[in-house]
Amino acid sequence: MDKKIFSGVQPTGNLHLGNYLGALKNFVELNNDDANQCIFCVVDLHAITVKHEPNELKNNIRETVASFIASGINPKKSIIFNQSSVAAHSEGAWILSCVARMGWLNRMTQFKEKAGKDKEKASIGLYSYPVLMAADILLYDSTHVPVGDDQKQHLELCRDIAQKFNKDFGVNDFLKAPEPLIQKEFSRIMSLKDGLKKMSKSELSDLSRINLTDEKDQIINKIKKAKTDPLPMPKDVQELKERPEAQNLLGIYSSLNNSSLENSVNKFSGKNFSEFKDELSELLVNKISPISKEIKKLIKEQAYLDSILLDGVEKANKIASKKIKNMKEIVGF
Ligand code: AQP
Repeated sequence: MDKKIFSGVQPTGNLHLGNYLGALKNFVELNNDDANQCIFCVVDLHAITVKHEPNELKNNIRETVASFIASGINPKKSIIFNQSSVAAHSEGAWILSCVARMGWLNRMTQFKEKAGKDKEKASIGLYSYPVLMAADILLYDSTHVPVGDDQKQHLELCRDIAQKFNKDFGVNDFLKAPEPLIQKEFSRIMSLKDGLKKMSKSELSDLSRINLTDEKDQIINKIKKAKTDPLPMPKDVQELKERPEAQNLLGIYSSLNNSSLENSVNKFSGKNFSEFKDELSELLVNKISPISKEIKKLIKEQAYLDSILLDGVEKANKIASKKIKNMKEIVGF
């Protein structure tokens, strides 16, 4: 059977290396396989769950599309669209929020991390975000969802919601429970400043991440300043368990190089960090610079980016409006 691939990325500013290695790189491989039908969504409804700058949102949406294409996604072989332009996402989210249980959402760790200590002041949208994500996926009968490791729990919730909807309304297999596609290795890239925190767009310090639009000098500087420990490079993979920063940097190196962690550890075993960092910077510059150049070129081609979205919205709407119509009938509207 063909795989129906669906995944979303929030237009919340510069995409970073974590988004690239955890999601986009995987999107490109899936998109290159003609047996797959791919839908890549710019999830702008998700982007307003936290404080945002309305004047910047439109440009961020375009920049996300530019980043998709610059990373290697072929817009002719996939549907690329923004979520808020297809009304079925909001309608589906409401129906599914009447199916999902509070207890299920209370367990979501991403809400706890993002809301921080002041949960009372977090938006209701941030809390119910995983239900909207379930609607996104289920409207397209998606079979596989490529995401970074941080989204695993939300996908399990999506499966639970689909199964409960089918059971509550006696519609066996109407909503299809999707499979997550999470890479076995390097699926969670950590901050360059703290090996225990994930690399994130919303982290205040720009030194914590490599942005896909970073220039060569910025990349070299960020890697130079990346946190390490005082020991020399590890001798074996076992040692990495106690050394999160070394593990993260070696993971980034391996993922970019398509090599195993073990090979990378062996290559740099016993050397000092500065030698390794030089090679890592070079690899990053070679990989990121062409993407960065292409994003900057595409971002100026506003009409082209808008035409991709317009085309994608039309195609996505055709699929999603049928599904939501059936869903409404099932619940009795
Ligand atoms: N650090 C990461 N390592 C691996 N994968 C990651 N992803 C995000 N961060 C990492 C994956 O990128 C895809 C798009 O993510 P998103 O932008 O929709 O949302 P996010 O997970 O909330 O990303 P950020 O950077 O942490 O954004 P902010 O700071 O705005 O909340 C997803 O597949 C995600 O798994």
